[in-house]
Amino acid sequence: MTKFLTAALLGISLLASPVALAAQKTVTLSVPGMYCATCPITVKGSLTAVPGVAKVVVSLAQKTAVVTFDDAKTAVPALITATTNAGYPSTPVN
Ligand SMILES: [Cu+2]
Repeated sequence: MTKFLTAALLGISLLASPVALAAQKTVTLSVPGMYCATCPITVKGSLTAVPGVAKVVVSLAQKTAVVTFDDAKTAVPALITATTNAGYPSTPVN
């Protein structure tokens, strides 16, 4: 019983720590269509709305969106579709 509880608690702590999730991936998307200060807000919103996306960091200067996502819930093509539907076609950099 004690062993089970320890294992359960360990599992919970792993779930609470995004870095420890094996299914979590990060992709950098090139978003060349961003040209003004509000573009990144639109791009970030479109990506954040995709189920499975955990974190979005958009750079207007670099015209990139760095997306951290759960690859059991979503994938790069869905992220590209999301930005494209928002008016900003993107392509993966890595
Ligand atoms: Cu803009």
